[in-house]
Amino acid sequence: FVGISPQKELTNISTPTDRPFRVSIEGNIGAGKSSLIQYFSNFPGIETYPEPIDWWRNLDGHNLLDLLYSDIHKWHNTFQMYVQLTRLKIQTTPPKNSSTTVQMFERSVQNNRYCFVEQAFKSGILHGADYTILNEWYKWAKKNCDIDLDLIVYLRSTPEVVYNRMKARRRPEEMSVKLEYLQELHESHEKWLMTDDLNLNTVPVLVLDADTTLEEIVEQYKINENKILGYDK
Ligand code: DGT
Repeated sequence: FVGISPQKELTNISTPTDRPFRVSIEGNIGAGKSSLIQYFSNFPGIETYPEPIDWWRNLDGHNLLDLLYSDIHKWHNTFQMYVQLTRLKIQTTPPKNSSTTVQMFERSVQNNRYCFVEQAFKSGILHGADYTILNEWYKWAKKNCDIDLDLIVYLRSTPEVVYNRMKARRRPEEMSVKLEYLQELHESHEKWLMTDDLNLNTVPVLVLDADTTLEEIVEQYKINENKILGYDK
């Protein structure tokens, strides 16, 4: 399936008047989120916010990403707490220029809550107490900060395809990540974005096929450019 998630009609997109259009790029590890962000980064009026992976790799000398994968049961909650803070900081950043019309984020606070936290709890990695605390933080943030999104672009992929990409790029911290982990993450993205299950997501979703080559997906960016940037509603 490629196109618009049937549950979340793009016609439901509303135009914010007091802030830029906010779009979040979502998908599994290795789906190609950074490439999409990079592609749009030079467009006028668009501010892009790549994932702050360097912050996670060096927090006062601690490589949290490495700790996470070295013992996921021990470190998941620590990692998740910090990721949540960094995403919140980024998603509440005011635009740098008054001429900015679009803010584009690589993943979101919502992704944190409905993919990684949900999956970790479901698979027994995260204790019920930690899950509840993370959820309380999320609910507080949603109520007290403006973290609303106007569109989600879902780079939908097959776990085996992104697993091979992840292995090929050889990011040292990810060498121990198993296919099973990506399969679970895929399922949590599907549940969050492609079903009406519990109404987890209310933001319109544009689905792109991320199993394709870089050249082919660039064609999909071009075809969907106006939708991605909120110009075509
Ligand atoms: P791309 O451009 O689609 O290839 O994206 P990646 O793989 O560079 O970026 P991404 O967002 O999948 O994450 C980079 C690493 O950080 C990856 O090992 C997964 C991990 N990560 C990101 N966000 C979270 C999170 O909220 N929780 C956990 N446990 N891991 C996360």
